[in-house]
Amino acid sequence: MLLKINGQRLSDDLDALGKIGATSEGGLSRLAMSAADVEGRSWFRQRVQESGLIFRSDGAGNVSAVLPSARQVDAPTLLMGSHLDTVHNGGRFDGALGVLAGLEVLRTCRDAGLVLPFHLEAISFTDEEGSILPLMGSRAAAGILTLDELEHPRGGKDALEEGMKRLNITPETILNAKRENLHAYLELHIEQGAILEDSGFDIGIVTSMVGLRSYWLEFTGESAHAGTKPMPGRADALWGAAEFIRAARDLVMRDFAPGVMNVGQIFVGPGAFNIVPGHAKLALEFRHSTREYLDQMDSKLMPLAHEIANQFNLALEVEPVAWVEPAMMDEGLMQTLEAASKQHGLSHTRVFSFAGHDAQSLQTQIPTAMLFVPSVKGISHHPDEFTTPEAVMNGANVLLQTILNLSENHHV
Ligand code: HGY
Ligand code: MN
Ligand code: MN
Repeated sequence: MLLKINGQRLSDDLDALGKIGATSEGGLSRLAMSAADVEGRSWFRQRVQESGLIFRSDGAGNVSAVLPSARQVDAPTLLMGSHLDTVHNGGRFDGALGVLAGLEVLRTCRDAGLVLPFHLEAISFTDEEGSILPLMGSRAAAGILTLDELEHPRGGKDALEEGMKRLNITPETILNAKRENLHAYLELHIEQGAILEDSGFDIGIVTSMVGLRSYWLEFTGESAHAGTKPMPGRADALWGAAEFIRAARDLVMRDFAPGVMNVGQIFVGPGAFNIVPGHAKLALEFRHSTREYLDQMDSKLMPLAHEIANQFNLALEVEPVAWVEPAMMDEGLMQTLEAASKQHGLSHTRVFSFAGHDAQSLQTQIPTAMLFVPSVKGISHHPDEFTTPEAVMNGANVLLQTILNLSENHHV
């Protein structure tokens, strides 16, 4: 008889956490290191302690539940997790599912009185979504976060300062948060796309995930009177920005499919009906499956931005603010996930991920793998993000089974 998680307990946790940071549009805003994020973290701490597990937090603000090995004090740690922070007005499964399913796996193993050769840990990494610094907590835990990244956070230094104060962490504690003695990392996540739903598979085994690069592009022209300044002589920063967005979209769709680009934020000033905009600042991000493709996209998009700036008689400042390498998942762990899915009678298929994840950080140091469960209509980063209770159970049971299979085959 296969051991299974307590589905009701897990769904109650998802419901309770899904109320923290609720927005008026029915979504969640628990932006990293915000007051709502801190509220979510304290809820998590309380749930961990109510569950009789050890609560742990580190110098990067990562928080976790720990079930120590009953067999070996200096056992390696089998890490599971994801992130409790969300995007603006996001959904209640992105990140939360991986953390809370990990917590449920620990409770289930503890309730079953299992004696495991690993410490089990369910972790939430700080700022996976990058509202301040992408993958900050997992990059710190992997020991790959740099001082330069901390000095140039894409969400701004003030936001980082404020966030560090809220979490009572410093650049020193963050840069010293590297974890040792980790055996492997497993992350359960919603697919955030429609491949599994369209193809009817229960479980997605992630083969690799996308790399991404983010830049601030600031076009600067000349503010002027929007009535008296003749149009031919304007140095309108928004004209340049708009032309760049259009041209970049066409370039990427024509030459780099299925790679993607996005401008998710734009700041325009001075900002009035009757002033020609003197500056426009764009948040540009692009993603692809290999470093070569990303290099090629870089080598086309940056000159394009400069060309357009010249064309509209604008200055252009380019500031790189995030650089995440594509990541290959561990073949052995993928096969263990596939075997676990089969044991539970669940169909599975291998998928590529165009979403980034904390697994990308851990993969640089230890064997790492991810499994997806279907997102209804592929909707994510949106209040309508939804995954069925059955799919939640499937994902958590495969995660549990994988932990058990790894424990059985682990001989010290
Ligand atoms: O942006 C992403 O791909 C992830 O949701 N942070
Ligand atoms: Mn996520
Ligand atoms: Mn996300």
